[in-house]
Amino acid sequence: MTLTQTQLDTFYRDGYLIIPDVFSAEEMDAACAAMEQIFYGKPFVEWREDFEAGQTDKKVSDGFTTTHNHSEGRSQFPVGMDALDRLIENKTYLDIFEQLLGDKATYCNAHLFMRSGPTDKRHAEHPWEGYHIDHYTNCLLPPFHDTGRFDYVNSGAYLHDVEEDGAPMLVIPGSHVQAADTFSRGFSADNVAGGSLKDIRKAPELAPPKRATGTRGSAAFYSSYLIHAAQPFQNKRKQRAFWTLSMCRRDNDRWTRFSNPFIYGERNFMMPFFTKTTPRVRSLFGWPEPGHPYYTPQTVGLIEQTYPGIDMTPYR
Ligand SMILES: O=C(O)CCC(=O)C(=O)O
Ligand SMILES: [Fe+2]
Repeated sequence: MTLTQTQLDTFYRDGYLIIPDVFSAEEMDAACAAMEQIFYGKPFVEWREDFEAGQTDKKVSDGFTTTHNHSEGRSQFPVGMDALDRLIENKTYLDIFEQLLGDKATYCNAHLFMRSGPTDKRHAEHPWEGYHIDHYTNCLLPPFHDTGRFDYVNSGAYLHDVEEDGAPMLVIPGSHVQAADTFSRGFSADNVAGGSLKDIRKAPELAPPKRATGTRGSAAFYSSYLIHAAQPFQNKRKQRAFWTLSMCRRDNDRWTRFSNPFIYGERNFMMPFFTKTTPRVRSLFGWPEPGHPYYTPQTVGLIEQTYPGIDMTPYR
């Protein structure tokens, strides 16, 4: 066992866990150098010098994770550089995943997630905006009231120290168990857009957010139902480089990991199709069959909001 029972209980309670020293300093330095090469074509400090000298012609993607190809390389796994791709082989890391999932793991997606302070725009305008769940990245079935069965686990390896001024993720402890309720209420109050809450102030049941700071070599793990947000850099001379991996339980990977390695480009076609097709065909794509315990009055209601016009009669 890699995690103690106390650590597991903390994950179940808070919906996230940051474990230091999962990766060595040497591994992280090599991974960070490789990642900088992909995003900047050179070390970050050199790119920043150019940028500060007014040479802004070379734009850096501000962590836009759905983009496969950047100017110098590719951000989706595998990127073709061992220092990054072989992080997935770390035994401790895989063991932790399987402990948190409670089953063998199945790969959902992995990518490089770079936020570059000087050009970063990957945060909402106001501090009450931008809170969301990542669940829909891999699974188009809305949150269930209970966790550990239909949610999956996202993680990020910290390639360098992430301090308070370096735009650590803002995570709401315990929100993974509240997500189904909070989003159900949010739909009624017109406070939901996609997987996001429009205004966190209208969800007073949620705890105040915490900053997911961590040291180089840490790995953060969080439930796909955890409500969280990006914040601006306090220090815009910093970057934030994560290697991220999402995995689900192998016993439910048919409905957690749909047929696409990364589904955004397909979504505009798949969702209207799922809305209109039959339960039998939906199950070909991994939807649980009618009568499955996933379908509760709450999830049926959330599906009706997520797929406007769907006939949920067979699932009631
Ligand atoms: O960059 C962050 O701190 C969070 C970003 C995020 O939540 C996302 O891209 O889904
Ligand atoms: Fe997110």
